[in-house]
This record gives sequence, C-alpha cells and structure tokens, in this order.
Amino acid sequence: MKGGTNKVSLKWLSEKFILLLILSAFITLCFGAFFFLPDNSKHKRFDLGLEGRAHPSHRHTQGGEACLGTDKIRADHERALQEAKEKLRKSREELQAEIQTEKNKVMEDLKKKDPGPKPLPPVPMPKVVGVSDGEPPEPDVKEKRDKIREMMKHAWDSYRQYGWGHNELKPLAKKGHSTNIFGNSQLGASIVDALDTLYIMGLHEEFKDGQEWIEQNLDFGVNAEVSVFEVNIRFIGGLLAAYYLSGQEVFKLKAVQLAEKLLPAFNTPTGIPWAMVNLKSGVGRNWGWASAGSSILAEFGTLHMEFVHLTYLTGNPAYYQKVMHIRKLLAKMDRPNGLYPNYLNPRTGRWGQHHTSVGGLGDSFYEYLLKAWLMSDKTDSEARKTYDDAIEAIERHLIRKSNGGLTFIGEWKNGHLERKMGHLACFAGGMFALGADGSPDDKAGHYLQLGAEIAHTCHESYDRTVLKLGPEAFKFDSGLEAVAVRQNEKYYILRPEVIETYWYMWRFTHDPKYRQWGWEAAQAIDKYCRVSGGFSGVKDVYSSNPTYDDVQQSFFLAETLKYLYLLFSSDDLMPLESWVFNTEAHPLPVLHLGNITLPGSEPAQR
Ligand code: DMJ
Repeated sequence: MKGGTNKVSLKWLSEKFILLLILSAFITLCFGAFFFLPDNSKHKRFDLGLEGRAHPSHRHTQGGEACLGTDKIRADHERALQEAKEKLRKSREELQAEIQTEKNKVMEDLKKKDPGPKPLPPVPMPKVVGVSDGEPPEPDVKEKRDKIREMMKHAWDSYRQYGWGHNELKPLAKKGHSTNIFGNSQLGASIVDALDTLYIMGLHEEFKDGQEWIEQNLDFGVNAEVSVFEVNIRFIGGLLAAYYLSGQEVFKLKAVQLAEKLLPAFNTPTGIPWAMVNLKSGVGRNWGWASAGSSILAEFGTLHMEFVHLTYLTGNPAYYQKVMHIRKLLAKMDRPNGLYPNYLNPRTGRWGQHHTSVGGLGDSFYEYLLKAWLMSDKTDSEARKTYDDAIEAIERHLIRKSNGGLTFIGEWKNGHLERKMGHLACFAGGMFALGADGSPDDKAGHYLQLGAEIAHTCHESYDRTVLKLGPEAFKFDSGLEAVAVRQNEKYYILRPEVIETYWYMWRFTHDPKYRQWGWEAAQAIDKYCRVSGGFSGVKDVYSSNPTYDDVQQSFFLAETLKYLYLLFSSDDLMPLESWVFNTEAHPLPVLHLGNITLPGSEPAQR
C-alpha cells in the first residue's frame, strides 16, 4: 500500500510541480512586462496618462486584469513610438501648423468656458426730466436766450470749420489748439464738452455731427499722458451727460472705455491717484510743480459724481470703491484748523504744503461733497456732514468782509490769510446757495445770504474793469477792493464761475438783478472776445484795447454758454431736483436708488 501510495503521491507531486512551473512562468511573463519596458519616461507617461482613471494598483490585482493592463501598456507604448516616428518624418512647417491647430483648439475650449466680458447690465434708467424747451414767457428774455444760442452756434461752427477733431480752437490763427492737460492727443475735447449744451439748446444737427465724430474717431488707446481730473470732468462727465440726455448707447460705452484707462492712476501706495496717467501704458505721475510730489485736492477730490454713475451703469464696484477709499482716507486725517490743505502726497499719505483754497487747487473738492449728497437723492449723509464741517471751517478762517463791505474768500497760506480771491472761487456763491437747503441748525437763510454776498463781490470784480469782464484774481488789501494788481492776474479766459453763481442765485431767488448781471457779462463777451473765427480770451480786462490769448477754451461751450442759456430759460429746463451739474456743467441725473444698492456699497440710509 505504502508503495502504491508512493506512486500516487509521486504522480501527484510531479503534477503539482508542473502546475507550479506553469504558474511561475505565467507570473514571470506578466511582471516581466513591467521590468522590460524599454524607456523609463514612457513608464512615467503611463502613470500620468492614467491619472483620473482607476489606477491598476487601486484595483483588485487579479492576474487576468494585470495582464490586460500590460497589453494596454504595450499597445500605448507602440502607438507613442509610432507617433514619434511619424512626427520626425514631418516637415517643420507641418509641425508648426499642427501645434497651431492644437493651440486654437485649447483657446476655443477656454472661450467656451469663459464667454469674455459680460455685457453691461441693464439698469433702470433714471427719470430724465426737463431736457428740452424751457422757453421763457417774456419776449425780451427770449430774445436774450436766442442771442446766447447764436453765440453757441458761432463758437461751434468756428470750431467745426477750423479746429474739428483737435481739442480746442485758436480763433485768430483759425486752427486747432491743445494744452498739456490733454497730453499729446487729438481727442476732440471741444466736441465732447459741447455735446450736452448743443442738446439742451435744441441744436440737434450739430449734436448729431458731434456724435458721428465720436463714433468714428474717439479712441482712447492713444499714447498720451492726460490729466485724470480734466479728462474725468470734461470727457467722462460730458459723455455721461450726453448719454442720459439722448439715450444713445455709444456715449455710455465710450465713457466706460475711458474710465477703464483711468483706473491705473489709482495704483499708488495710498490709493490717492496720480494727477496724470498715460492712456496707453497706464503709467501715472504727478505735476512737477505740485508741493513735494503731491496730488491735488481739487483733482483727486473731484471724481465722485462720475465714478458713482459708472458703477451704477456698469455694475462694476471698482469705481465706487476707489472714490470711497479716498473719502475714508481723508476722513482719518488731521486737518489744521479743520481745513483741508490742497496738497497730499500719494506715496506717504501726508499733507504737503499747508495751503487751503476755495479757488484753484481746492474748489471742486468742496463742490463734490455737496453734490454727492444731492446726487444720492440726499441719502449720502456722510458726504453732507463732511461738506457742512468743511464750509464751517472755511467760513471761520477764510471768509472776510473788506473795508468797503465786500464779502470775499481769501486763501490760507502757511498760517496766514492772503486777502486775494480768484475768479475760480466765485463758483462758491452758487455752491452756498445750492447747499442752503439741508444745512444744519436752520442756517439755510444764512447760506443763501452768503451766496448772494459772494455773487455781489464777483459782480463788482467785473464791474470795476474797463471791459466789464472779471480778472483772474483780485485783491482786498491796502485800499484795494476787488481789483487785480499784478499784470499776470488781469486776464479773462472765458471762464464760467461768476455766471454759474448768477444762475444758481437766479434759480433760488428769482431776483432780476442776476439776469441783468448775466446779460452784462454776455454782452461784454460778445463785444470783446468775439472774433470772426470764434471767441478768444483777453489778456487785460483793464485795457480798452485788449490783446487776445487766441484760445477758445472747451469750457466756454460746456459751461459759460450753458449757464447763460439756462439763466434766460424757464426753471422747468433741467430742474435742480432732478439734475446735478458736475464741475464742468455736465448734468447727471439724481440717482433715486430706493432699494437698489450700488455694488460695493452699504444700503443707502437717510
Ligand atoms: C472748468 O474746467 C471747471 O469748472 C473746473 O472745475 C475749474 N474751472 C474750469 C473753468 O474755469
């Protein structure tokens, strides 16, 4: 049995041995495939290639499946080899074409995933009221209004003929003109600045002409270093006003295109923007003359109205955030005697020279505090409070009465008051009147009275000249009352501020003297500044034989003639309850935000 048993066990053993041999040969074959793969990098490729799929090592490792994996590897490997050989046979051009096709495909896929910039969101159009007509019932007033309209026609037609597409016009040389605020550009500043005046005056053919030029020529991708402030108040303000008045989308689109070009100016250590920015490169810098590399209060502080409208129209919070950041930064700073110095360094966030002015360098900062409040449907109480505090300090430290009883606004320079007022500061009469309603402690009557006194003083500065046009700056010193002393302060460059104040005072009081004073100024402009090629500034308002400066400023069309026209129109044209004029006289509608919250802002609170 034992021998028989042995035979059986021997047979069993040999069978077992053969089975083991076959199994080990099978295993060797399977794993050998891994070890004898010829190229290590291909092995890596295999690992990567299976990323995202179930990796063999993460599966059950049953022999059959492992074998199938090996076959696949071999097949992949051979295909890759084949592809590589084919590639090597291809010419350089063919390879480049293939790469390009691949690239295009990737771009297409990306585009499908990201459909690009979103179209501007539809926003409720603010109520646009009182944008036409305004014909006064009195025939003599209508006659004056017609005369102003004729002056606008002359200014526009001259520019159309001799300066078209240039920023401004030289009315004597009869050619285009520009200044450093527009950099080395031909951006048609006079067209953009004049559009809304044309519209309000019912000069629709001219308006259409301007619109066509803008559609076909206005391009902001130019290598020009422009003033952020000037471009904002004239171009963005002008384009937005033209959009709201006419409803033509092109103006809104152009305003947004330009605004995007201005944003790099805010890339400073403090977020206080540079005075100038290159529209093409986005590089910013400050005026060389400004105290220790400072930015200017009236420049970085005169962006709010336009930027809030940009956020409203685009849904892009960036504009709103930029101007609110400036406001917050200013609120945290110490103010000498409660006054805001005109210079602030955008690198250090510290004030430059202590010089405060309601005229040049400071003026429209105060104006925009008040107008931010008005434009927000009187909900922006922070702006109102900042305005109230600022003018309280101004009244205490800068406003004085002259010996002859004229109220004037002087300038604070390093601890002392200079008893000199600029033509630019004359706008403040209108501002005080506009802000009277809503002022604290029931001081409405006081501020309306202050506005009237400033209007009177500024009228005196005109009335005491030979041409009946106001000088650039006038003194209240050493027996002098509202007259210019220095030769370089005797010029009049078609500025609007005095007429602007007459118009606001007229709207709030209906005292006929404001129309009378406005008419005196209009006649003087027509008599002494009009030439065959347009209107020019004059170099000396005290000379009966003045020389011309040969510039027709774009603000003459935007502001001076617009305010004159409104002065001789009825109040239902551009009612002040619905419109707020930016500092270049471009009307923007009050935003009745109601339940709408601007992106990036807190809900409005009364
Ligand atoms: C205009 O460009 C604006 O009114 C600005 O605020 C300062 N002054 C000029 C016109 O004088």
